[in-house]
Amino acid sequence: MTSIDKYKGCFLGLAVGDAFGAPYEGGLLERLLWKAIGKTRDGKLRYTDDTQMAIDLAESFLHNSAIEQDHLAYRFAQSYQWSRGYGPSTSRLLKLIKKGKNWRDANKKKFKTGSFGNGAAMRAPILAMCFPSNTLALLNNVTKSAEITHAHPLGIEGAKLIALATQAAFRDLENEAILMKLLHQCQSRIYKNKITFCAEALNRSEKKIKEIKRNLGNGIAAPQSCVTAIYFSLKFRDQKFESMLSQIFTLGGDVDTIASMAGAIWGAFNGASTLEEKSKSLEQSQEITWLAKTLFLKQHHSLF
Ligand code: R7I
Ligand code: MG
Ligand code: MG
Repeated sequence: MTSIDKYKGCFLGLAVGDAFGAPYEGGLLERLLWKAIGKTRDGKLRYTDDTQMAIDLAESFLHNSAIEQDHLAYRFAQSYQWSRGYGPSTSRLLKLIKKGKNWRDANKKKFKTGSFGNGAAMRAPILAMCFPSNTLALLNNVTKSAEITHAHPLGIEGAKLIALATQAAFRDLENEAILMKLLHQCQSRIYKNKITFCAEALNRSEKKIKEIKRNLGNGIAAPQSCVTAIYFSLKFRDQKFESMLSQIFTLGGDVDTIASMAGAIWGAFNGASTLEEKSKSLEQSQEITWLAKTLFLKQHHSLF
């Protein structure tokens, strides 16, 4: 059963995965840059765009008691800072919104059918906290959140898979049941094949990290990272958070986002206790914990 501890675990898992994964993201240049800007003045680890957009989504939902696309788009744009490491088309879009452009006109400027980057998926665990019991409402609101920045069907589908995996983790479903649910949701062959590989990899002997990378991917496109994160969260759900992180670090590529999505699902299974210690070195960790707690109280005790 879901609990306040699971909500805190999910949000802290997302933020800790992101901040601890960020120094390993990308190539040499990105890593050197993060070395220079990856800490706050008081020595805390900075989080990246993944956590910032998750915070924006939670705050916008708490403000409106719904996903209001115009409000959310404006909130994303107001929070934009280049130094959080946003993806290229998201950066461009948020700058245009900041200048007063409507997101509906601006979000297909770079890619005609919208972006299929993993930016909508990385904030999708928050939607599982906003809509914990009604799966149809969850999926509809994942689409509403994704459409602003990632309108491509593959970007939306990846976000749905992450949201559903998080919802299933709150409910402590078995891996097999989770993967069946995800398979049922898949519309495209690319995700179907990856979920099928993920099920085989979890059932059979140890898979080498190279094989996981080759078959599931480690890139910033949603089809190259969402199922990868799901695989790690299910494989390590009964093991230490640190063991999962160290495997994701060796994967390379989009480490912050894969660790963030896997961390959120891991935290939804396991709660916050082991993450609280780690989160002491993270910026804004008390605010993040407060948001998780408030989302829980809103959804489970009708406080607002
Ligand atoms: O998805 P997004 O917001 O951010 C993704 C990553 C995460 O790892 C963050 O941590 C941050 O580091 O960035 O970024 P987008 O710019 O929307 O998409 C990411 C990339 O996906 C783009 O730069 C493209 O390379 C690719 N991409 C596409 N390529 C071709 N055609 C996304 N959509 C398309 C497309 O339609
Ligand atoms: Mg990032
Ligand atoms: Mg990333």
